[in-house]
Amino acid sequence: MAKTTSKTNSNTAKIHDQSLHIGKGGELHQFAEDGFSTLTTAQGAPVADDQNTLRVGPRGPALIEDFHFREKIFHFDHERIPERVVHARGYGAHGFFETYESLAAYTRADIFQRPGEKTPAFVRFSTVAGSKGSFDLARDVRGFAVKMYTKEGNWDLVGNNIPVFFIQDAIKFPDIVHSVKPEPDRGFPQAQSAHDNFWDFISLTPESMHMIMWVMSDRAIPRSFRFMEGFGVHTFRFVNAKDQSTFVKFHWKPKLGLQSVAWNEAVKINGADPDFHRRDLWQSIQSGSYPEWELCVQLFDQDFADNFDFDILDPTKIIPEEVLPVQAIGRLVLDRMPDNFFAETEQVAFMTQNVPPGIDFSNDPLLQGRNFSYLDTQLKRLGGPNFTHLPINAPKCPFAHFQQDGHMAMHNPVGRVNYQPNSHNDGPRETPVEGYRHFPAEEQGSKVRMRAESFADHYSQARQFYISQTPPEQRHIAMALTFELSKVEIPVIRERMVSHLLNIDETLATTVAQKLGLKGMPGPAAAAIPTRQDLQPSPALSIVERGPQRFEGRKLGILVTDGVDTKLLKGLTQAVQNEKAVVEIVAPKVGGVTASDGSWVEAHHMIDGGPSVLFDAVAILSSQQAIDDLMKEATARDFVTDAFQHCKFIGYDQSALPLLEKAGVADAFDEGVVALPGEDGLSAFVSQLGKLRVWGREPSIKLGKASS
Ligand code: HDE
Repeated sequence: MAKTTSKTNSNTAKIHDQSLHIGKGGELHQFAEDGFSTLTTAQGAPVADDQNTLRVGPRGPALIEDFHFREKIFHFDHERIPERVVHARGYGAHGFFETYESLAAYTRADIFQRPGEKTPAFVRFSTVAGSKGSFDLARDVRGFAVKMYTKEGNWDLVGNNIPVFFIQDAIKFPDIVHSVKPEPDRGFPQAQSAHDNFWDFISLTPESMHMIMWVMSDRAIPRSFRFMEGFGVHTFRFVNAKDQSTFVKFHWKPKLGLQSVAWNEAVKINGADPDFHRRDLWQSIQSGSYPEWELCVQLFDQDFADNFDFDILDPTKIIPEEVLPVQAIGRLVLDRMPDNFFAETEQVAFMTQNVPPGIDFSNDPLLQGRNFSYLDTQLKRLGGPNFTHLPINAPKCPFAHFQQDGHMAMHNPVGRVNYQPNSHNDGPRETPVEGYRHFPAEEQGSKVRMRAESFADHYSQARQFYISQTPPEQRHIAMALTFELSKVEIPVIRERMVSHLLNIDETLATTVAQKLGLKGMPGPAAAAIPTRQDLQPSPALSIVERGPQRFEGRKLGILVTDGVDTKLLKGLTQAVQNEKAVVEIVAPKVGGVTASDGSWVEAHHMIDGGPSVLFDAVAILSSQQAIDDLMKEATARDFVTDAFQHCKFIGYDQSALPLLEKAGVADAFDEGVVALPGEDGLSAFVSQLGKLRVWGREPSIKLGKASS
């Protein structure tokens, strides 16, 4: 009996990649069946039975001498390493960075010397607050961490998708993070800032107001990692071969433009597909549609820094692109998924202090604190000092040093000499000219715990961000603030926040106060420096102003039924593919439908599993015979109402009209609800989809009464 079971299971093992379990250079054992390698213990002993523990008789106690069982369970028990204390949920991909032109005038960094040079790169995107198993569409900052394996060592640009931060001094980091994480007594809420502790801390921390405007904007609910910007946040230095320094701020700009989702949509995506962002990255890379960003820089000298409105060391401030334009210096392409999520995405160790010669730090107090924190965190998380031996963290250029031993040492020196200087004429030596030289910035001052006066303006750029947004984006900020504060149970916190908003924009403050049902309007918060009214709007801060105007890289969901017009379906699919976008078919049954010419159309989703929130635009192609049944499906009606409510384009053919009526949409038609033209007009329809949303619909959304 036991024998039969064993055989069945060893057959299923065939699907596993056996190479992972075979030691390097190890010979395969000869006794496995044809085509299989031999299952062994980690010590290499062949295993005869992997289905039953060793016991005394078939119904007796287990034996401690069962070394195979003990080793297997021991290893399983230790599979987890501590998740990152922040940015725990992340997803990574490999690619390369390509340099556009030589930047030798500004930096001696080897990566920027030769046009066309390609440098291998690994990127990890993440949310900040949620734990590893949380959902992708939390309202949150996204990490945008890039490791570039340059010929002079790894350069980690550990950035976010928002160019400023909540706090000005690293000593406040544990406080802000504690406040946003689940509250310690109750252990919730997970991956949410909508709770008392977070808003209590924020409302007592005026320096966070600029960042709060960004986090309450649609930037915090991106449609995809592929459609978001990245920022180095701090001011860094480029240093050239003559030891001259130029200040630099780094920006990643997505080739496909910026795009976010609506809040109501985000909430529904989290239920429909909690892995929405990682699936998106996986699918686009696997299908050969490689995401791309340009690396842009803002370069400036001490003179500019001295004359700029704010302190360039203050990480709660930006330099608007309209004041100091960005210039593109290279591109990043992601073209390969990791072979193993744990080995690469989980074990990758980013550190702000990983900089090659030619790139240096400024005195930004947050950056200085980070340079301490990241090394420390890797020791805790990866369990020892040899995490640089892991392939994902090891440099790809030659390296040589005298560090040795410790947990899990993989690169072990050979020979007698493990120190220098030595008289054996052996081992690596310093290279004073080529080696990393820190920029010799002159520093002086008393030892103090003190924030610079030049960091004291907390509202002017918050206001500038707000007034740079289009009306729908401003509306979303007000809605987000209202939602978040509505989850705050202590009224005084809500009031305190409104008093800060009064220093940012009065209309915003009164709108939020009204929507919250505040009894009276508080006075404005005391401001160390009054809000400047003269800062001009910066269109670069708006997602809508920088919208892509094309559907490339997006997804059309087509809801079909039996009898769907074959020509129309094929024509629409082709028009979308011509735009380098993707079509997914949604049908009453996942098996598919029979089209008008009798052909079989396979579906990607059944309606319940493919709600319209998963798509950038939708079309409904039905048939006279099938529409009545479709109208009875609550999920089909939701498909339409949600798409309409989320301001998406909806294409339909005549037979689908009754569904639109039933969903209450038909009496609210606008330019985004489009009766599909004949085949000739389909590419015009698809290029219209490039506008992505009909935000003008939003204020007037009044759905007709949907009945079932
Ligand atoms: Fe981080 N941050 N951080 N951070 N951070 C970490 O390092 C820290 C800050 C950022 O995908 C940790 O490996 C301090 C700003 C990203 O693996 C930790 C301060 C920005 C990632 C840490 C900051 C970031 C991290 C946790 C205040 C944007 C994920 C695990 C001074 C510019 C990297 C780890 C990845 C991760 C510390 C603030 C970005 C604890 C002390 C500002 C993208 O070391």
